[in-house]
Amino acid sequence: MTYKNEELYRILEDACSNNFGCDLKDASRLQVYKSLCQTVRYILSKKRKLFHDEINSNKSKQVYYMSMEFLIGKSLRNNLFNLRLEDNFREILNGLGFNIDDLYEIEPDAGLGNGGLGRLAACYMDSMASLGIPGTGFSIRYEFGIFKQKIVDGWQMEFPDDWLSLGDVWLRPRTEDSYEVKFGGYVTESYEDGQIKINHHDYSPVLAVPYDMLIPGYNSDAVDKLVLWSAKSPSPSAINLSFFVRGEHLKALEQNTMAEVISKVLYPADDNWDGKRLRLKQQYLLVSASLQSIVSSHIKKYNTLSSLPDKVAIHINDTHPALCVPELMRILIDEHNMGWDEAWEITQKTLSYTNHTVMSEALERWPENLFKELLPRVYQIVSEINRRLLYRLNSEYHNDMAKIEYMSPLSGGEVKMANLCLAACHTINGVSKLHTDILKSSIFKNYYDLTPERFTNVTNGIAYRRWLCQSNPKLCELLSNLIGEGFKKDCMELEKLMQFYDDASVIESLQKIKYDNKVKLSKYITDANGINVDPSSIFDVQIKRLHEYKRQLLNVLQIIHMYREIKFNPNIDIPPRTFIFAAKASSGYFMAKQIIRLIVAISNTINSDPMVRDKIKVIFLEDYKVSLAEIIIPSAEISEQISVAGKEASGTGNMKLMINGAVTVGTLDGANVEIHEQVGNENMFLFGLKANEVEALWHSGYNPLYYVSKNPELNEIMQMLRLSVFGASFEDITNSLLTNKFGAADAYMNLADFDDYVRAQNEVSKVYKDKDHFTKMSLVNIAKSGIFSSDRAIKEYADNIWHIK
Ligand code: 26V
Repeated sequence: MTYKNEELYRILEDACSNNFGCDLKDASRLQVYKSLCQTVRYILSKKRKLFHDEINSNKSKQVYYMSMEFLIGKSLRNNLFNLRLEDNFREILNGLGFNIDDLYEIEPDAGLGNGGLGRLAACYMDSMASLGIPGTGFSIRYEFGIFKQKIVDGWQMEFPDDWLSLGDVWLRPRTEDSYEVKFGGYVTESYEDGQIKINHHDYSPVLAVPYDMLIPGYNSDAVDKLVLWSAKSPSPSAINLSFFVRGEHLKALEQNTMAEVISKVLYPADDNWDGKRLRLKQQYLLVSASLQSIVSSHIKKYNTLSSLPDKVAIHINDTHPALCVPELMRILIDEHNMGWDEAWEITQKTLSYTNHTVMSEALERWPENLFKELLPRVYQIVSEINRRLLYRLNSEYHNDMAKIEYMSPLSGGEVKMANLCLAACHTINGVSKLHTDILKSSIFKNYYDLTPERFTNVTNGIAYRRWLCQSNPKLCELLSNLIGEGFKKDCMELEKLMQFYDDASVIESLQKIKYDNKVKLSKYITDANGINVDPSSIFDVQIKRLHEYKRQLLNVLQIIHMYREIKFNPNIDIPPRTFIFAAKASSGYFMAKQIIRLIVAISNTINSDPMVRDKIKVIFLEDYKVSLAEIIIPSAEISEQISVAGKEASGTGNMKLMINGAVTVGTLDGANVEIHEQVGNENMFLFGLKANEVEALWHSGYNPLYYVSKNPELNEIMQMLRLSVFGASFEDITNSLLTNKFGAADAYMNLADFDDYVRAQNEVSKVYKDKDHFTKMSLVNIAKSGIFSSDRAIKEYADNIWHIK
């Protein structure tokens, strides 16, 4: 479908007069913005209809991506870019006296996720649509997304994110396609026509109402969709009558609000599984409603469920939707009278699972009692899965009870969600080569030994059309001029940039673009923090969730060391650097919040010290989110990827920074290993212990005090932190690094990697003095980043896991 500007104008005008009863030329900025969104949504719906008809008539296999999080960010610019209508609307709006870039600002981020896992899901939707794969994402329509972060006196404060007030332009409810989800109650069995029938009594029903968000692909006929479930209480007569007739009116009302609370707010933690009842309810709402809708549309189309695995692939994004395993069994057995064995075979062949973390505290386990009370029928099915598995494991491992317990979905009074996935899914994957190796050799070793053929790797990728083409338009334009437009569809074409390695004018253009982007970020920093930074200083960026394993603290220790060097030698010859941090901490994560406090404290001290502030500055930008990342990343020169080796499953910020020309300072962790494979030692600043060395050191008895005694500089830095040099004492932090309570001090080995990190940072300063050389490193990073496109990742999922043609 191609549109002429006159036609687009007419649709825009209709949207304006239908919604606001006024002419475009009289409309306010907000009215024009809303009309534009409506127009884009209208164009997408028409396209979606054609695509839907086509996949229905071809009977194509469908992918369903189940995820508790989709960190979408803003949609307007991405939709226009993918539809290739941005220039048309820019012109139309100019004619009306509006700048389209100003309108983009109005849109709130859809922050329906915490971090990497949620953003990955959003990138994957984009790539599925761009590759023409019929894909549907399923998640929850949280009324409040990830909290808004403000920093008050160094402390993170959290405020509700009421994104729907403007963000709901992209969502269309389909109330008629709602499903009932049952919580609580009890289960009985009866015989009917010689068959066992399951009866679920006295449950509390909740209605799951779907809202569709359309996802266009780039230069593709496909329009996929994201379906977000909203929890509603069923009609008052259905839910409340039993309480009403007993005179319990308040309780009846309470039930109503209890139902709707389920989709109120995204859980703002990604570190610590806490076994909260409401989260289990959210997970079951998502899983049950989605599977009911998948099964019912399959039956409608094919009139049988035996073909489900041929026509449907359901992907479990981390363990959060692991209830897919027992719920699909329940639907097949209880609602479609299937026998256990057939249902199990179909379930296995339909489901696949990606693991996104090896951190044991993030692996979800539910107290058995809570699980049984909230989901009595699902619990029975989990018990039966467990019983049958134990039978098999017992014959395999005889009396190795420890091993069998470790592998069981139900043991020690807990339901273990990862084990449910491992027991059932036909394919299990990690998200980088190293991470998959660790799954195989460590946390999932037992399952790997049993069925190695089920394990595979798909290294993460990013929707680079958002992260490069849209957020860094000048670089995108330069690339188009140099290597043609082909890279927008095939990211591997970026490699053609290598031919300009020795081209001085290209190096100069890259420098100019980076500088302009740094000026833009500097303006943002001045507005947001009231601090002026020097756009010709090195922009050194660490942006990601705040986690001890990601080691923002190591960066801080190194900055304090630099600060001390400058204090001792004010004439030291190092290129000026601006360290930029942005990070949200989970609301209940004490140490993470202390680390934010420390970053803010050192930034206050350093930025106000006339002796050092022309050499280094430290900026903490509040409220890190997708749209802020889009501003920071194009201006970054150094990408800090400094997690302790073995802990960061992949990382995707590393890829976004790389494709924008930032050079990585990093450990051999997650996808850094593969970045290193691409660019080599010469184009990256590697440091630190390797994953196997970290393991070995931990087991041989890691002692942080050894590093402090060996290195007087580290000792001094610890003293400064204790002695309120930065405005307050940070004893909780020094204790976490040094006090070897329960052998757990400095669990992320900051001190073991300190020296080598300082060496790598000195190397950065040295190399940067030869600006052209540094820019060549940057060029290589851009040229070699093609492999980290989510198009490549999705192709691998489609070929090796979902088996989509
Ligand atoms: C875990 C939990 C644990 C319990 C409470 C709620 C909650 C919410 C989210 C998570 C997800 C943690 C896993 C995660 O985000 N992993 C990240 O996944 C990225 C995409 O694969 C990857 O690049 C990062 O390295 C990995 O940390």
